[in-house]
Amino acid sequence: MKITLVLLVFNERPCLELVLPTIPPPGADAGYDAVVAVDGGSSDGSVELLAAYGIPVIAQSRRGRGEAFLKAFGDVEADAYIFFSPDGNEAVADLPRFRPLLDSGADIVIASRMMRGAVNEEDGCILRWRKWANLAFNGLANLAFRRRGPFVTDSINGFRAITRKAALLLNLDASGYTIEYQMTMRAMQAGLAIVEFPTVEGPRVAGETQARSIPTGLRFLACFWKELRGRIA
Ligand SMILES: Nc1nc2c(ncn2[C@@H]2O[C@H](COP(=O)(O)OP(=O)(O)OP(=O)(O)O)[C@@H](O)[C@H]2O)c(=O)[nH]1
Ligand SMILES: [Mg+2]
Repeated sequence: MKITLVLLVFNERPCLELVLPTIPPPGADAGYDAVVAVDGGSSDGSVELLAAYGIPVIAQSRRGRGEAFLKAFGDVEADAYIFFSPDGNEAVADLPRFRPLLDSGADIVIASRMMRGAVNEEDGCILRWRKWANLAFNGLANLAFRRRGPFVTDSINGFRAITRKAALLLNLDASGYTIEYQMTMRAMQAGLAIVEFPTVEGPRVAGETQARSIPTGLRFLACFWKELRGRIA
């Protein structure tokens, strides 16, 4: 199975400077056979830095994190994709964990920040607004769409892998940050095999989030509602 690691980048130069040197080159130990980046139109030198590392960069025609996923499915030849945001949130040490699970038949593999053994960025805080919101979105998705398999604990996390076959089957079209949520809900409805492993979420290492919490949360609710109506119709 050819697995390609897809770096999702929009104006992340300061993070890339810290994270790129830690990403192992493709190979048997790395757990992937190729690395590419999909770029949302960075203007801060991210593309130049990726090129200096010899990483091919695919330019999106439309901005948006979901558009980056769709671009990868359209333009990157692979049997499966591992999506990785190089901003410090996702544990490079977990990259080799995807291949064995894909090899043993998983359609989607999610690095979960919510299951036993995992750590969420907010776990040290008293008020865990993002975590609580995530738990709510997660409960809704499982309640409404899960047909078989275990409860999915982190339906929205971006650190995940999907086979090309599953990606094409799901006919995804979310253009922004709801892409993973849509993917999980549709995969649940289709009865695909979703497998999770626990991960440790780190803090963003530089720069600023591009996903402000309240508008993004409202988009997740709208996404859930749209999928639910699509199911009932
Ligand atoms: N290719 C691509 N990547 C994007 C786009 N928008 C955001 N990203 C990337 O998606 C990743 C996640 O975005 P963040 O802004 O970190 O969102 P977050 O992880 O919820 O927020 P933090 O807690 O600040 O890390 C980052 O690597 C971004 O560079 C886009 O339009 N295209
Ligand atoms: Mg992030």
